[in-house]
Amino acid sequence: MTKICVVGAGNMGAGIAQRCSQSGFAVSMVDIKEEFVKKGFDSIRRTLDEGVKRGKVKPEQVDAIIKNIHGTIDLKEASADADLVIEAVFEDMEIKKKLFADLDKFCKPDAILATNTSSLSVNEMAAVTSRPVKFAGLHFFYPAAINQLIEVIPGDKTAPDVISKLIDVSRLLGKLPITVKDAPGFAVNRYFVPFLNEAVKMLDEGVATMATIEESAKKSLQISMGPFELMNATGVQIAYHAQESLHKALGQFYRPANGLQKQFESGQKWTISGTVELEKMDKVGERFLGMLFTIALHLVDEGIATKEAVERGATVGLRWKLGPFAMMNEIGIEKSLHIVERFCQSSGLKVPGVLVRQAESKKPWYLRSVQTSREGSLGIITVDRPDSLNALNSKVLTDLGEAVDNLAKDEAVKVVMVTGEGGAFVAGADIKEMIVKTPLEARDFTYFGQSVLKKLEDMEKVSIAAVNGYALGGGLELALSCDLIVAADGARFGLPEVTLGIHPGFGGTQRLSRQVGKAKAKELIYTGSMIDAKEAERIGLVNKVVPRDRLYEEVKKLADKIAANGPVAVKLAKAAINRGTEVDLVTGLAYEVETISLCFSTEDKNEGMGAFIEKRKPQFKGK
Ligand code: CO8
Repeated sequence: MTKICVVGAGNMGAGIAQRCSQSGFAVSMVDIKEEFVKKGFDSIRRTLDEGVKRGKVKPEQVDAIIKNIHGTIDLKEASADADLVIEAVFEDMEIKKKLFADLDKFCKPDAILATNTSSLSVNEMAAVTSRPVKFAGLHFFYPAAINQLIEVIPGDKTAPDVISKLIDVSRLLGKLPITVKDAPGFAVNRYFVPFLNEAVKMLDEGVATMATIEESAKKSLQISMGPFELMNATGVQIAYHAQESLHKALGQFYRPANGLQKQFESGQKWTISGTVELEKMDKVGERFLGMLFTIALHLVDEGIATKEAVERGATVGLRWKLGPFAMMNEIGIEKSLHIVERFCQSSGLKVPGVLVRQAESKKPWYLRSVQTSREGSLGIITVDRPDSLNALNSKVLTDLGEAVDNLAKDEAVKVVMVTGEGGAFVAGADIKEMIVKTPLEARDFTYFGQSVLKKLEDMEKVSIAAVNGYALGGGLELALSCDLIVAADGARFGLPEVTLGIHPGFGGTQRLSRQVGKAKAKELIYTGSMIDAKEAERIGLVNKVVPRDRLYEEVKKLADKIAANGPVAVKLAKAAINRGTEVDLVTGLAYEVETISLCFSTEDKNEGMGAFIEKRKPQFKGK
């Protein structure tokens, strides 16, 4: 995927075009009038100049980023050779449908069409095209060039490989994608917009002064801007329209507050007034929490998003300190249930079953830091702690062990890929967790880390580390526990433990020496130096280096090639290599005799050899 066409040069469209260009894609940005395109470019230049002032963008990059965006009012020309089109026009279903019908005609047959809608149905738009399998939602958050959150929304007919491509593109854009079902408001606006509305409802009902409501929201949700200030910053009009569209789709509870409608009609911003009534703060705060928890739980109950996705929506998309599930854990699950029950009683919403069950278990919410998924016969393990460059703490190691167990016993999985969310693979064991450990605790932690990586190494299925960025310390040791390592061209490798006054403990002194030889391992471990992907390939540490934008595609190709072979033969070959290289040659060769003999007891051997003789492709059954 090399060319992206962005339709709409408004705030969102311009931000998306900028981010795409900044990430190295060729971009066309199209709007209906020259003046709109010009405004888009002006806004991009302003944002980039800001970036230069804050040291985030180099001055010499500004012109190059802008030059890489082709502005036009010709939709056909802009979209004809695009691999991906992202629509970011006004939130009007009829306009969008007409646009997608045109794009469907203009674009290459294999181009993917995506909508940046924040509130309209992805399926309804997909239906006007001849390619619903190549249609999805790609919802950016304001400011689109900077905010790292992106909601990836499959329609009912979107092909899984299209979603995986969009997730990959999102990562190339430097985003943290969450996958969300096509449902009103998706995973963030479903509760964020009603949070604004709830503030106005309370004002309408005379529950408290505006200043009290504002302060209670900040205190109870631990956020820096209250709902009225937020509406003033992002637009009362947007809040009203978004609430109205939730109302149409979801019913009475979501009806815009009278005050919100009036304020929208007046075209004015809110004037925050009144004094803070301290005695009312708790009551107001509880109502905000009740609303937030209820809707967040409905999202999980209805299978729209996982709790981890809801958390990321809040902490990354809205930049809240905590997401709703972490807030519930802080308050306590039983108390949260009471808050939700009281809110549901007064609002008419249903008490979410998922919370009732959690309260019965008397346990806090468990939020995973490792995600597991499957694409065909490829199991995917993603270490998902990007704010700490996926550093391995006890929780990540526990989740990693569980992910390996689950994929090892999943019969549909033939090959497992291990990778990291965000810009790093894994930047080592968690130094912040390790610094306070006593020698005995460090010993337990080292054993634990080693046991998880050994489990991965011993898994009968083939594992491939897809190294997308830093693989340092425990991160390199994790990659070394996989059968194969494929690295993105920008990846960096090293065992920098000695720079911290310790030495590698998750197998680095052993596996690196075995992989690249003692001399090179000693050099890397004693100096703590980092090497780049090319050098890692040269010394035999990694199997292959590929451009970052082709990393997952290449790993999937490799996995498919392995998965097409006799599964028992591959499994026994892995055992023969791993066990055989740990013993003397004579014992290793004897082991090989036993494993090859075992292959002759399988149906797969008959099928493989039979297919060769009959000059056809074998169909292995793994038996
Ligand atoms: N542990 C904890 N936090 C980390 C780690 C880590 N290993 N690596 C990065 N982070 C955090 C940073 O602290 C930072 O957090 P915050 O924003 O809160 O300050 C965030 O991730 C982003 O990191 P940086 O701002 O440092 O990002 P840069 O792009 O500037 O730098 C580097 C990236 C070069 C990767 C840098 O982060 C770095 O040097 N990290 C540490 C690498 C390292 O030394 N790894 C080895 C750790 S030791 C180990 O793995 C031992 C294995 C087992 C031993 C068992 C003994 C008990």
